[in-house]
Amino acid sequence: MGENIVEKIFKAHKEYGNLKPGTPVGLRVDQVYTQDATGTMTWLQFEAIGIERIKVPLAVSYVDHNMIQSNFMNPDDHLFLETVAARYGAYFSRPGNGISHQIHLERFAAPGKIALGTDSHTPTGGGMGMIAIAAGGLDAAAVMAGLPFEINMPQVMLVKLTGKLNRPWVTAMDVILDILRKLAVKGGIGKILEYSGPGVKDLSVTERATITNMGAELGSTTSIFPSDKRTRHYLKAQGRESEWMEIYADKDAAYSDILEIDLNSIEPLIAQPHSPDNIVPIRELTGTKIDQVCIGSCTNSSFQIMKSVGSILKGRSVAKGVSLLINPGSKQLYEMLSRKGLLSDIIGSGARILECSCGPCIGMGGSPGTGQISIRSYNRNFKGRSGNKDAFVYLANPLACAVFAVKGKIIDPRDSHLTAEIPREPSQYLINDNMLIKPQEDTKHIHVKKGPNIKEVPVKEPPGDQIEADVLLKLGDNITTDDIMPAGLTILPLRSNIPAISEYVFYNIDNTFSKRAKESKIKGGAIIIAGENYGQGSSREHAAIAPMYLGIQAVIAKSFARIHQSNLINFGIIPLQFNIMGDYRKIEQGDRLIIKDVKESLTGSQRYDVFNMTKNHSFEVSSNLNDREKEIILSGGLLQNIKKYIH
Ligand code: MIC
Ligand code: SF4
Repeated sequence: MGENIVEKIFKAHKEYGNLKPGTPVGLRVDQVYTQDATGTMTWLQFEAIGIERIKVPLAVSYVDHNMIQSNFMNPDDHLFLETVAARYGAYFSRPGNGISHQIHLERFAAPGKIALGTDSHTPTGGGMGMIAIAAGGLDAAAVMAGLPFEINMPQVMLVKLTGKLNRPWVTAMDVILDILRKLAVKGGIGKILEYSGPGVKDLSVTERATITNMGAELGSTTSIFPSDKRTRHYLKAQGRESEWMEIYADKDAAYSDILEIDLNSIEPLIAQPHSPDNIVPIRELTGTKIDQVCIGSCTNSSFQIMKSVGSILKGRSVAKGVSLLINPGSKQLYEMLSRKGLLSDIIGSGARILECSCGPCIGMGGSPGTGQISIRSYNRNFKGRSGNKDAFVYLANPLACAVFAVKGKIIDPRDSHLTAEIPREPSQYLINDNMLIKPQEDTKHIHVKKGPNIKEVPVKEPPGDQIEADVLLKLGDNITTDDIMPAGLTILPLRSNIPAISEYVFYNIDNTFSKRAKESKIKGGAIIIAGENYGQGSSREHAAIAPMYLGIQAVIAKSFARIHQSNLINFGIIPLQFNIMGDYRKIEQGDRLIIKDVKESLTGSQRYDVFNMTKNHSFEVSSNLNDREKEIILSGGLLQNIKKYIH
């Protein structure tokens, strides 16, 4: 039997285990990268592990999220990340260089490699034919300290592309929106999406990267494209042709399932509030008035895209009542636009150009007003993520966004009578790595600088034999890590300070949560009840560390999102699943539960008896932890457990 691309790359990196879906496999990782909002914790944990230098061939510390410097916290974090990277042998990408995923694609991603990133959109690198997986910060720290990355082998789903996109108005963004419409935000769980078919060659590397970037919204482990002539072309244009290798699946490779997409049949689509899978064709919303448009981010920031956007805006004005914000994904792109004179078309239209950073995507500036409609070429539109839970955020392709900005309303771009250039892929990008600081050899003398907001990582006590705790919150399906640990301008700067950030856990859902959790902690802690796909979205481990700090002992859900489940385990919170879904309905917020024989069940059958003292009702839940994960929970978390392996 032949092999698919995933099997080929996993096989070449396998340290232990086998490639049977659902069983643990340990992988050797070639590249690790962090960003500032998750990176401070990652690097603090790396320091706590206590080794002298990173043990992976390449690590990069990026700064892209926390860019607004309204007090000392963000700049202090930047300096910490710069000095810690220098001390332990990582590259440092200086603020201003751009968004991690975009830069990584331009300067480091390479076919056949495995990269691990502490941000859920790390799969962007899949557009390059590499396995790029997102993980929590502590997992990344462990890998940088020399451990393999362990994952339960995902199933590999084939996405077969045929035909060609109807450019200019249908873009790669519409391809992934179409897939999201078909599979929904849970559709990729436990899977890697492997793209193939004659339609692949229609897409450039940056278009492929848009698709793999937003594959994160499917809950998939990652997505990957073959590495072909177009990959070679892109690498050559980035001055890195020597890093190219061809990668295809064998003709007789096997897949768990197949999804066929005819690129010709895709029309311009839009995701409505408040979920990236709430999709309709743009034409169905024709005439809707809008207030804000945002273009850029790590999803849609290629030179070709921005050039097309410029061609739409050229000689026109942003409509009255609309604010157009543009956050270019990288300095390379920004500098190229400027040197080629293309920025003037954008500036001339009245667009507000932001620095190369995440910006409005994560509510770090650029929030829409109350009741306002914001349309973005970004990847997430969860309620409140823009910094305003009373705003309505839609997601659409960047060229459609530019059309809306000019027209002041939603309109099918094909009916707009505007024209957009379909630019050719550059054969040479502007290469200027002056904002990337290279690692040095002798670094022991380097002092790591920590501002007063940077606090130690808290750790948990190992579990006792019994958990007796209050149900502090009962939630529905698809709760995001943005719901658990909100971001935005006020909260993001607290990412290096768990006691302070823990005040905001579930803040947008119930702003008394943190206070109530502290009260319950004295009485043995608390439990959270949730529906399907708990913890989807961002990889932020703060959504596990802060609840752990507040005394959460377990989460009982119908199912979990992969990264969040690992993060819970890493911080000693037991992820438990209902055995009978109907039991979910029988629990109410405020009930007091007893989970008996925790350790015995954990190491044995992984089935646990739960007694609801308030309702006088018993039910059963289970965990699905592998041996390593059981050990982690028994130690109180990965940080306590890891030292055993490293020293
Ligand atoms: C996001 O898009 O949600 C973020 C902000 O980039 C996060 C990371 C974070 O919360 O720091 C992600 O995608 O993992
Ligand atoms: Fe930044 Fe948004 Fe991309 Fe997350 S999704 S890395 S916040 S641009």
